[in-house]
Amino acid sequence: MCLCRGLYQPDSHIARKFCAAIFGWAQLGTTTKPGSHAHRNAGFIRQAGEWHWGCRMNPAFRWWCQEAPFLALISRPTPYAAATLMAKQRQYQFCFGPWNISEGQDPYGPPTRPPQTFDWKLKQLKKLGFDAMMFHDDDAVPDIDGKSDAHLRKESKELKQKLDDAGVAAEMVAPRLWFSPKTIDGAYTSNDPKCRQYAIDRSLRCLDIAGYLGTDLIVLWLAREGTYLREAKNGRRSTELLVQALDKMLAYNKKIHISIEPKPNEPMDHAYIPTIGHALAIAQLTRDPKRVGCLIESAHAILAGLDPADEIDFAMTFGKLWSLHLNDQNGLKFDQDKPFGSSNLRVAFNQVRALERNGYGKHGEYVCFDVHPFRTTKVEHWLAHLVNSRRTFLRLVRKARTYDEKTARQLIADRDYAALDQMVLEHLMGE
Ligand code: GLO
Ligand code: MG
Repeated sequence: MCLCRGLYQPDSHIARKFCAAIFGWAQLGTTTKPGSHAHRNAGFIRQAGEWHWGCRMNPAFRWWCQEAPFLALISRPTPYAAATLMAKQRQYQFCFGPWNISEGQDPYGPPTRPPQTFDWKLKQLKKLGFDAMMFHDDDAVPDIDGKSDAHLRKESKELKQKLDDAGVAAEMVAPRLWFSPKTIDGAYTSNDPKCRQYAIDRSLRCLDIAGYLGTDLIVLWLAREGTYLREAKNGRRSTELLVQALDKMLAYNKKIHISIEPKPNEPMDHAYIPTIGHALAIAQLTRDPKRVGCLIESAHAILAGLDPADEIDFAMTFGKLWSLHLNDQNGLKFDQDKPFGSSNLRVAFNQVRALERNGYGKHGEYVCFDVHPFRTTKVEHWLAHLVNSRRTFLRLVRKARTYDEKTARQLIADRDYAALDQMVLEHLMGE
């Protein structure tokens, strides 16, 4: 057991082969089909102090090996102190999307940096210590609308090979339903039935891409599902149309999970799914509520006037936080996608505490940063917002783990919230 823990590094082929040779019988009771992608990449994965047998390229695919005697032994429930220690040692896995290395255009001006190739971005992602990439459907298959299903399959598979070679997992795929002329008036809630059909067809193709890339996670940012003008659409009907769209996706592929990413406004004046409460409520109306969860973006919660830490706790009470877009936002303005912690370190600290206390990542979920460089950023500083967000996150994990819980409990019992407030500030200031 110790040998395995000490030697096994997920990236080491030698260690993987060694473990597979010695403990190969642990595959008993797992769900991989011989010859499948998951089977080829099967190996031991340790997450949140627990061992799993699963797909190394996409740790979201993992199997709890209670039926394998060796793993049952090392995964036996631990006494409280040991469990706490393990939780404290949890390693997070990080992710970003190709759009997070952006060129600086805004509604008032052109790009300020030249575009970079996808291959360059993938290389940087690995170099910076990230584990996975998130995709829009047309990041994976550019110009998707003009391509046949056979092309879509071919290009997705080529991309999958590229990701495998780089040792990077695809975290999720999201249909980009806000760019096409057919989604000007919304996608699933457009007033034009032909446009609604386009949105569904495109979403189902997005599910195909996810399957080829080896992820079961679909993210729906419902960008244009709302109105500029209240009288332009019927809110009740729009809710029903959204449920119908979710149902079609759930029926099309029984394995996929859908994470709804709420945002209250921008590009719309009012969106139909503005908060996590709305996302989880609409999940209940679908044909398979268990497969509809959510994704919290810090900036979107702040734009809704909410504390992202409360949104995290709420979603995780339902066991439905399957992805995360950490970033920051300075008040009720345009969506800023600032580096994590950049505007309000305390709000960032509380998000990390919420993730820690709920065990985020334990089931293979990634910490994704949906951040953008400032428009003024020079090419040579182009990746700093990603490096800094990850660094701030990890430092705040340390802060969360060294927070004086005992004193905090006493102060809460005394209702001495002024002292509690100051204790938090001094902890964050390092004094
Ligand atoms: C914009 C959203 C956007 C989505 C991405 C994935 O406000 O945050 O970046 O997260 O397109 O669908
Ligand atoms: Mg986002």
